Amino acid sequence: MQLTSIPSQVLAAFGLAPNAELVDMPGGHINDTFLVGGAFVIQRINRFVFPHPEHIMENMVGVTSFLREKLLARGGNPERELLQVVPAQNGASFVRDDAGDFWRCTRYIPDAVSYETPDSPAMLREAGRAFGDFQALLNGYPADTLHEIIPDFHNTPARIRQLEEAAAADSKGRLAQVEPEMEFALSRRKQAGLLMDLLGQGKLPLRVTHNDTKMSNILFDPASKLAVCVIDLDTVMPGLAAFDFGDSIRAGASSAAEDETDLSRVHFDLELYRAYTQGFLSTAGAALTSTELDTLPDGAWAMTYEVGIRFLADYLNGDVYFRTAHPQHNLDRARNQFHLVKQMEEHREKMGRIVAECTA
Ligand code: GN1
Ligand code: MG
Repeated sequence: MQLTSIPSQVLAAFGLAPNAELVDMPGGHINDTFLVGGAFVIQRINRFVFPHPEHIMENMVGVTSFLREKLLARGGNPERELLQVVPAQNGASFVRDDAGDFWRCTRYIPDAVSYETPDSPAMLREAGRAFGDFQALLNGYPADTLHEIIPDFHNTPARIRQLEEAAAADSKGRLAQVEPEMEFALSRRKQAGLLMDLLGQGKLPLRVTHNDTKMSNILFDPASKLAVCVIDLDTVMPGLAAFDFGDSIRAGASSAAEDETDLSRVHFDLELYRAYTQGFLSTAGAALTSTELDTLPDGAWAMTYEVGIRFLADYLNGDVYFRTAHPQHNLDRARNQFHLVKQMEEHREKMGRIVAECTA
């Protein structure tokens, strides 16, 4: 259920007045987010999705402290370029209310906005530069100190198993409506294991990755359209470079939003793909191995296919994970993502060539 207010005990715990102005900040599918008093962003962390919010906050404090030093060392401005955790009055990084919910506070970054889709290839290039920079700055972060926030988050074969469990349970009696989508999902089982297999064989390195690199998780300066700050650090944990590259392509190189229902308007755009690739490799590229580079397009395919499967499974489970605005919402999203997957399959070779061109 979408919340409409913040308990006064939570505001008090962060030292904020009970009558502070609250503005709802919609957009994310998971947490509830408010702008408070024009200066703070307060979020209720979704406990169904995140059973250990305290682990998120430990990761977030560790990662932002590390990034702060890195930004200062290169003459950057962490006040603007980095999410800053605002501790509660008692020094803790989160507050727990009487209902058991976890709340956190970060500083609001003014004159910076997020966009669902890019207005131009230049903007997506900039998103790529920013997410690549985020990954490059975290090279050398002690990955073994990070909590694994959601186990198997981008383990695509494990996501297929979850879909099969949802289908077997069919708790809402929706399975009969999604036969073509189930068939599509299960027909790609073989390809779906590629990245996990290469990881298991030691052919792809684990890095510290963001894991939720959709375009809307970057704040842009609306005037210059330059990236200001990477946000939503909930899922920063060990992962593959292809996850971060891929999730951005899924969300950014499509001509339409992820819940567009008119599929004739949903195109995988190779120019946008090229722009993101240029940006991402300009910052992250130097650190990547040749196998990582070769499998970036597979990451785009996998992240799109995987989230399609997750939307479909959530539809079967009765919309318990992603926030939905109407009963078909998750199914609409799944169809949209599978439509993109098909187009990526047609363009796989060109996608590889573009990575090679951008590396040369
Ligand atoms: C969720 O919370 P948000 O909107 O940043 C989800 C991502 C999906 C995305 C699809 C923790 O992200 O994995 O790709 O929706 N986050 C989590 O839009 O599951
Ligand atoms: Mg998120």
